[in-house]
Formats: sequence, C-alpha cells, structure tokens
Amino acid sequence: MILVLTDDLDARLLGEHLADYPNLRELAAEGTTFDNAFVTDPLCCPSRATILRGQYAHNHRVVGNWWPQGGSRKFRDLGREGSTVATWLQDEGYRTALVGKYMNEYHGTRVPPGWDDWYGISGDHLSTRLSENGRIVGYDPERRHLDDVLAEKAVGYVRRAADDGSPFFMWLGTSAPHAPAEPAPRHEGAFPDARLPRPPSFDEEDVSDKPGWVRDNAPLDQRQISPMENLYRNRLRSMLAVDEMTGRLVDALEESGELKNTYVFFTSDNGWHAGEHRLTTGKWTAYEEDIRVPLIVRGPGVPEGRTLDHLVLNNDLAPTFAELGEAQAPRFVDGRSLKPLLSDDPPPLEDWRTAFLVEAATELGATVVPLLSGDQLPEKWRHAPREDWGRPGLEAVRTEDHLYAEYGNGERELYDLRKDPYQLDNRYGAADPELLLRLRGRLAALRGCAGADCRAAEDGH
Ligand SMILES: [Ca+2]
Ligand SMILES: [Ca+2]
Repeated sequence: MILVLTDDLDARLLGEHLADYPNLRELAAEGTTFDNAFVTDPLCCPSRATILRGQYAHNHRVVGNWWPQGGSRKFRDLGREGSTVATWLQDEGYRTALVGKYMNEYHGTRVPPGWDDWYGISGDHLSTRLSENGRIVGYDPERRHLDDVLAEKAVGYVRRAADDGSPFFMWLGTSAPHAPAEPAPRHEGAFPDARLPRPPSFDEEDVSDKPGWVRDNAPLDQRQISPMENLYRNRLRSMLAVDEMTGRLVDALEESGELKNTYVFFTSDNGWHAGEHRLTTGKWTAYEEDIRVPLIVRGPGVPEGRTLDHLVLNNDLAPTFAELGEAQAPRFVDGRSLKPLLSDDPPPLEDWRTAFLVEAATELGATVVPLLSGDQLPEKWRHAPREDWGRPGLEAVRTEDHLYAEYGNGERELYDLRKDPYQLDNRYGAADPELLLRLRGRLAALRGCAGADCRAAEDGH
C-alpha cells in the first residue's frame, strides 16, 4: 500500500488541470476518484496527525503546526506516535516506510515507532535534508530537486520490498506544491499562460455578510494578486515532478510484478485558497477551497475510471489501510474504512455519512487558544489580527447541502451550498429556524465526539 500525500494541493487545481498530468490522469483512469473528499482540520500538522491516527483533531490534540499547539514534538509528547497506522500494520507483519514530509517541526534523525525505513525531511519546509534511517543527508537543490530525490527513494524502496516478499506500506510525503513551490528546473517554463482561477468568490465584491476577520479586508489590489498569480504557476509546475514521481512508482510496481497487489492512494493534507473572499493565499479556514482535497485510489478490485460522491475524510485513511492490511484499528479511531467504497457494489449515498466536523484552532504567538470556548473566550482573543490566520477558532458542520460555522467570538456563518456553491451569501441572519436548529444539533453531536459516537453523529443517528 502506498499513500502519496501532497502538501497543500487543493482539489480544484488537480480537477482543472488533470489533463496536464498524464500519470495522475492515468491513475484516475485506472482507479476511483472521490469527488467529495475533505480534511477535517485544514492545516498541515493537524491533518497529518489525523491521517496517521484516524482521529479528529479534538481527540489527537495536535491542533497547530508548532509547539505547543502542534508539531511532531507535540505528537510525540502526547504519546500519539505509539499507535498509528504504521504501528498497526507493522504489528501485522507489514514493512513500513516513510519517505518525505512527515510533520512540521520534525528535526534531527529520530525515527518514530512503527517505521522500519525512514527517509523523512528533516528541518523546516525549505529543508532539502533527509534523515535516512538515522543519518542526515543533504541534497543540493540546484542539482537535484527534492521531489526527484523522494521519487528515487520511493522507487528504490518499492523494488527492494518486491524482492523481500512481505507486504509493505509506504507514506510518500511530497514537498510540492507547498509554497514557495519551486519547480524542478526542467519544468520552469511550463504553464506560461496559466491564470490564477477567478471564481465568483475571488475578491468577493460584497463581504458585508462575512464575519469580521473577512469583512474588514479591503478589496485585493494588484500588489497582492501578482504574487498569487506567480505562486499559482509555480504550484502547477511543481506538481509536474509529482506526476512523474507517480508514473515512476507505478512503473516500478509493474516491473516488479506488484502492481496488481498494490493499492495507491493519492491525496493532500489540506486545500488552499488564493484570493477567494478577499483572503490572500492560505489555508485553515472552513471554506470549500481549504477543506476539499483530491483523492484517487487504484488497486486490486478497485473499479476503474469511476467517480464517487460519498463524503470521505482524512480521518478515514488510517482505518482504511488497517482494514486493507487486515490489521485491527483501535477503538479510538473516529473515521471509517473506505473499503466498501472500493468495491463494485458501494453502499448507496443514503447509507453513508451525511455530515462531518471541521475544526480549526487559532495560533497567536505561542499562546494556546482552545478550539472554541463560545462566548467565554477571553476578551483579548475576540479581536484577532485581520489576517488569514488571525481568524477566531472555529468549529463547523459540513453536510451535503450546508456549511454552518461557529466562531469562538460568537460570529456565525451559514451557506446553502446547492444555491451558493461559492459561499458568497452568509444566510445565518435570515436562516429558517428549523434548519438552524437541525444544523446546530448536528454540530453539537459532532463537537467532542469520539470513536463510534463520531460515526453515529456523522450518520445523523
Ligand atoms: Ca499542508
Ligand atoms: Ca458576499
């Protein structure tokens, strides 16, 4: 089993440009694409902790990228790394390998429990050093692009694992397309005419409906749009190396005779916004741009060229790998196995989850801000800085039709996603009281849920 985990790839970028990535296009043609895949905590480290453990962030408690809210040290100090998808599979005789990005603030050479082979990026998001089974190796980005190095490591691992005979699980965390999204030199001239998407929510004209942290933003000006446009092109270009990496992996699997036995999952740890609702580039909001991610799965028995509309989450990946690997997922897991959706006979939509929780804390300096304290939030946190990441802590419920968000400062948002897919018109003030009651009830059931209770709350039982 291979998980290709990109960094900050939004669903739209891949959706609009799949034709430009022949290997990913082939992966989709040979597998199943999930058109409604989401992350429940749209920021790198919380999402990666969720992917490793199958839990909502309120349960694993890694709620930011940096100490003391998050980071790999927090994950370790809380004892979370002792039970992850890697340890579960290792216990069942799988060989496990991590190649590339693990979590924020991973430094040094320490290998967390559960990993037989480790080629983790050591250092910050600009680092080109790998911790290779206890040894730091630096790579000169002028000579070899880091994603090309990761591709070589991954392909080498696949070839060795095929010879070894025991089943394997590989986490392949790419550096693309995370900002600054430096493309490989051979891709620098690609996408010369690509234009930053300008959906109806781009530079939203009327933000009077929005909460204060959005409402107070001035219209975007060219000094903000130009760098977003450049970054967008570099994001597209940087993904070309990931496309090639995917192709090389599939080729290596085929050559070693393992392709028919191997599941390949392709996804991202969070989405990305660039200009929507007057927000410059970023993530970690409950808006669609940030919570939607691509998810493509190919493997034995997985129907080819199919798309599914089921709501699937980053919480689901760990229990899915556990079930596919015949390992037992612990009771603390909040997500559910996607195995039934990988069959010819997936459960109908009405027998699947109809809602999920989105949660995002705030990170103000080194201060730990609770996910949400309702109106009890201390005064000093009620007026967060007016930047993307300065929004108040939020909890939201996303159903098939609506997004309902509650902020720690008491502000609320409600969008009718059927009528208003771009989230231009916050209906909270004019909402049907019965609808509001229902959504509040669903949010209340999901907030603080654990294990099977999360799944029941998501199903609406
Ligand atoms: Ca990320
Ligand atoms: Ca509006």
